[in-house]
Amino acid sequence: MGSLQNGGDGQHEGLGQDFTKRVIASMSDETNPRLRQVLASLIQHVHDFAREVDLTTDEWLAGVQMINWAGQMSDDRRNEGQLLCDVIGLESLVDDITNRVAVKNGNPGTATAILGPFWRADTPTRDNGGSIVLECPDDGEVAFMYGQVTDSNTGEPVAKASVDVWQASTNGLYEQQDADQPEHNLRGKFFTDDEGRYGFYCLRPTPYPVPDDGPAGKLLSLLHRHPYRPAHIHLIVQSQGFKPVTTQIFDEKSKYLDDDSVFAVKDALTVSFTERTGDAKAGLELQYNIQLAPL
Ligand code: MBD
Ligand code: FE
Repeated sequence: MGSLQNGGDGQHEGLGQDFTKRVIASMSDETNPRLRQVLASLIQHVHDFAREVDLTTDEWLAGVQMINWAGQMSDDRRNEGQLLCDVIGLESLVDDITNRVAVKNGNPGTATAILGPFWRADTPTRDNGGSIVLECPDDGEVAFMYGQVTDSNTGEPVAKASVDVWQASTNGLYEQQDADQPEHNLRGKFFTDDEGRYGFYCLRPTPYPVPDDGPAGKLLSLLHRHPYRPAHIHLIVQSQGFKPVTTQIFDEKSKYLDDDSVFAVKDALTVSFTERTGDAKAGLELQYNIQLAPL
């Protein structure tokens, strides 16, 4: 009992379900119950996966090296572990699982989408009506994005809700990836007024590739997949007493809506930019209203 040895008869029956049960049972009763539940299931599925594909030592080591490479590449500007999860759809799946209870209960508010690796905790607050375009690229099209934040149950406006936004520049880079952009370019946090209204100048977003010079890019190329994402703007909208909404909106005219490399597009999150007249600062506008579900 407890030995990994096979019998001396030359037969190899393999490490089957008894072995997996023994590994799972090695956890102490004092382990946090949720951690135990998650780890027991993870071990079960990882063992079954290895048996199902007859995983070899070389193949397992290649996977381990991929994970190590992801860790070595990551810092506060780059999250390759998250990106690896994104390109196999895991962040989108977890986002869906996290929010599906609210969706089932009715009046879920604005649909969610994944956070992705480029949000920053220290985004500066800007004046309502201001701009996140600190430096406009030559090929950038400025748009005024505005709307109202309301309670998904009552329709009442939500005053002082925070609207945290970030987007990539037309060269496909977020400011923390790009030494040529000013700090906090194309990101900012706004607060709604007494009528729940917010507004700011931004760029019409453009499609771009996720970073593809690391393990996530390597995996994409091994799978003969492209790294592109459709044009999008990220948002986190929150206010006390409401469920925070992390989401992305997608330009309905963008390429790659049907084959986002990180599987985040939802029909409910596609938007249309329209012509804006009488504003010297922007030739385009986008009205986008947001519904928050009360807690
Ligand atoms: C991105 O810009 C992004 O939004 C996500 C989800 C993943 C990689 C790059
Ligand atoms: Fe993004």
